[in-house]
Amino acid sequence: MQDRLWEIVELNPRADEQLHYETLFTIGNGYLGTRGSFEEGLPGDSPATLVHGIYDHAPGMLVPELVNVPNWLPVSIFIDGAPFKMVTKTTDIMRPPEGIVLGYRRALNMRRGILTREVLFRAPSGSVVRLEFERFASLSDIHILAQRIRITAVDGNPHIRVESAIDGDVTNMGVRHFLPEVNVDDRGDTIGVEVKTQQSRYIVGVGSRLISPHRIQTGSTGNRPYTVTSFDLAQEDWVVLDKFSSIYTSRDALQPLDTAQAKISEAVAAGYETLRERHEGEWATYWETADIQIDGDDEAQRALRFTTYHVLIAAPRTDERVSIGAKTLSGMGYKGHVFWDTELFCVPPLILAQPKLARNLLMYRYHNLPGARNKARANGYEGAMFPWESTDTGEETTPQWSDPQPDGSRIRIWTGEREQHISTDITYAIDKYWRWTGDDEFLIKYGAEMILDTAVFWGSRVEHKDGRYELSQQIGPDEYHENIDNSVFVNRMVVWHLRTALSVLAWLMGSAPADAERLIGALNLTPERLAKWNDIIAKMYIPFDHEQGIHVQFPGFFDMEYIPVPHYEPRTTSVQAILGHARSIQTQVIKQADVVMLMALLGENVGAPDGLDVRQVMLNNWNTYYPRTDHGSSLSPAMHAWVGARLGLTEVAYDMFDHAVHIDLNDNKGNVRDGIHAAACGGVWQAVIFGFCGLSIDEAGDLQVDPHLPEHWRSVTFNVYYRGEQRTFTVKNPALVSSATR
Ligand code: IFM
Repeated sequence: MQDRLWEIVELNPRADEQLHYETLFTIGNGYLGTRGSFEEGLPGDSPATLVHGIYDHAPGMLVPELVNVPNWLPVSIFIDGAPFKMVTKTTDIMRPPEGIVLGYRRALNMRRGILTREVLFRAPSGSVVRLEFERFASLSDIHILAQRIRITAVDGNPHIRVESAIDGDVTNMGVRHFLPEVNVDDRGDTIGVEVKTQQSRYIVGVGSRLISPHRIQTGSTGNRPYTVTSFDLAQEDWVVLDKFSSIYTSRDALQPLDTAQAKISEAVAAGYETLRERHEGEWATYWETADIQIDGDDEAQRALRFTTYHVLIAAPRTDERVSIGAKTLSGMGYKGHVFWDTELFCVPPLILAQPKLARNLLMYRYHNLPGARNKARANGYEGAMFPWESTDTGEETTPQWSDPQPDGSRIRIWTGEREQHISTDITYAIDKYWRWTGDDEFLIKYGAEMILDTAVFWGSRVEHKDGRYELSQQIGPDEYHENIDNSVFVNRMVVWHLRTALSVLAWLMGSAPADAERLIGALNLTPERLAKWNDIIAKMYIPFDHEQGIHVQFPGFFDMEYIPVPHYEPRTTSVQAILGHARSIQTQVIKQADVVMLMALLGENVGAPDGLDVRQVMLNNWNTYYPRTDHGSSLSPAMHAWVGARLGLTEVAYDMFDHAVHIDLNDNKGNVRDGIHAAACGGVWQAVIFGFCGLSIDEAGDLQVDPHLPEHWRSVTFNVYYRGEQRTFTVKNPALVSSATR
């Protein structure tokens, strides 16, 4: 196994890149995520551990956010009395008199789910020590967090003092989410902190134990309990220290801190090596189906593993009441809120690679149906209308106003009210899950209700005008153009949604008649309502320009100023930022894949009016919209890669893929410090499998591939689950060769 292609490595630490690396080096296990901050801290760093589902609406904040829980990482090392510190704010490496970093390597091994750091450090006293740090968030037991530190005296006989702590004074960038009463726990060998969130009243317990071959002593300073151990090291001698931590919350235990402390005793009894072995074993199982092997492009291979790793560590393993936020659990961007990013970008790879995880995410929406029904009612509609931004309650949590702009003004945010396609996006994911897994039980018990009740919403939402159906005041994927009438994406997807709802109902009537009756009664699916759905399908207005042979993003779109986006290349910022918000919304500059997104989701089913060839229409659409697209959102390039590949535009598809797969690694958006772009990560997986490899289910229900691989890719090998069976494909370039080996 070539670990080179499984590692993200940092060799030259720079102070100004540390927030970026903190995000990239996040470890996690679907329960929590911990940013890759240094154990000893760093001025200006942003350590954070985010636990799925722990949201809080702090006083003065516009909306709730995912809470940064007490920090389990801190370990400070003193060599001959002086602290080991990595970098300062102003210099790349430490300089005398504070010490010198002589050598450094930090690596995230994605195959093993382990973050390591090796530092050769000369202390001010002249002693040279090698410090090897290792940490993981156990995948086999999501409440176990493990750290190992090996200290070797390379030169001199240093006196070493190690202080391991839990920091209970954490905030979300200054916003405090915990009540002032913090329970600081010291049990002689184990320390702990228990806190309660201010508004939501979640309790979070964090415990920790340091295992040292030397005497330990515990104590606390304020809300920071610590354990200290000290010893002398003879030259070439070394010591290994293990730190076991555990986190529970009132979402998963009655007594979170006590439960965490008990878990630590379990972890200590098992021992570090055993825990690591179990953890690595779970990762091996994950990768067995999730890994895509690209022959002929090492960099794409490594980057694709990176994006897949981040989807996997964000996906809840056991909890079906939480979901993946737009920035995963790796940063505080978008406040941990859940968007369509989850269903259209992250769920599809999981459906094929880890169907159980996909199911968990869909169940999150099921449990939140009451919130969706409240939203529909509050807006004067029937059925269920899912929130654009969702948290733990399932209520709409999109803020109505932006944070202050540089001039102090705030921008009105309309997405919470008008970006209504989220309900259809969720239906799309449910339908996809059902088709690929054959999980009829899920559909019967949960999925159908969501598909049908969101269809009820659309049935009550459409407007009947002049013999056709329309949808006014919408926001499509292109969020630069707000409150528009008849977005072709929305209108066409609503038709798809209602058709899907009717066929699901027909299937239920045949396969689970009692459940069909139950839903018909509960959701009031009267014959009149169903007839209306059919009428909408037949008469929905789908904006189309017959002369150009293109779908029109929305009527009036082409009346606005045309700005050729490619003329702004090369650029490091969005065209919107260059033109300014006020001007760009009056132009044809598109934020992200919109008509192109429609083509990604529906493929040739996007349709074309009679007499027109749908492939030609799709190409026309591409040629029209691609040069107008800003890719101002990280969601965009992967969708272009997918569609470009299907259209045989392999070169541009590869450029888009390359951009998308490096969005975080290269900080292409300049905001990785706020967290990983979850949708881009899930999007590139789809670009490879559905785009370049062309995997689909054919009319007979068999899997087929139709590859358009980038020129230099020799082959792609991947595994998918299809109806409970694991299938392996190798797609070769240029020959279309595939085989199911198991
Ligand atoms: O959901 C997206 C949206 O489509 C574009 N802006 C960012 C959101 C969260 O990723």
